[in-house]
Amino acid sequence: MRKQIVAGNWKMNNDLAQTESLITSLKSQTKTSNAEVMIAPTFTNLFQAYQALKDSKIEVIAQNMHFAANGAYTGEISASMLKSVGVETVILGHSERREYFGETDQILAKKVDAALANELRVIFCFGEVLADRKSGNHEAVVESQIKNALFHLEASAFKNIVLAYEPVWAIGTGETASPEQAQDMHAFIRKTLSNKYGADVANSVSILYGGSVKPNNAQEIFGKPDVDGGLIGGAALNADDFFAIVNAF
Ligand code: G2H
Repeated sequence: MRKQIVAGNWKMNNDLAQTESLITSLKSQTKTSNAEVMIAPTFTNLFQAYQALKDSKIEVIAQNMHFAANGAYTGEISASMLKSVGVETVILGHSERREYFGETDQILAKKVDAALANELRVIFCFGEVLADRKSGNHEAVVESQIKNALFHLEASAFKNIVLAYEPVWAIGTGETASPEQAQDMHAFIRKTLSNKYGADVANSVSILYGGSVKPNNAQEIFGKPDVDGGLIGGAALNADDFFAIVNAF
């Protein structure tokens, strides 16, 4: 049985007071689904968020990290720094990191290695842009993103990897991949994993969908057999909406 996960990616939203207030609202929510629940606040609020939630069922995770252990990388954060404030999972390869901060597959492969070496679990994001979808190249693009950043790993590494398919044309746009489009791509991703690592590994890796998941579309998307949860942006900034999505399983 694969893990079901709903992770809220807060992106560059919420200062300390807003973070504390949203966490108070999150703690008052009830959860009936079996999904693991995670939130990813900004770096500056990770420590407070972890302290506030360490006895709850909500895991506090990070949105990014650098691949180096330490050194002259102004403005960056290392895996061990995340670990030191209680973080055990990191999002890597979000399309906003790729687009605005020049993160290539090669950089991401190094980040994945550093995270795993520090015993962090990785939520690895990838997805095609609209032009790839229109030209019918979406599967080839996704396959190359996965191969370039992950296929140097041993099969055993995948117990600490969660995949997140996020079609760039559906991120923050209000446009969502249809449940069928999500299922087709998730099945393709699983087949790609199976071809390289075998069916046991492929069937054990959770694959999340991300891109304008809302309370009114979550149930249909999560109902698809190869969709194991979601990475939620905008709707994670409201506790009622976020838990409506969590409870959509
Ligand atoms: C995709 C998603 C969260 P949103 O980036 O990673 O954001 O739900 O706002 O499209």
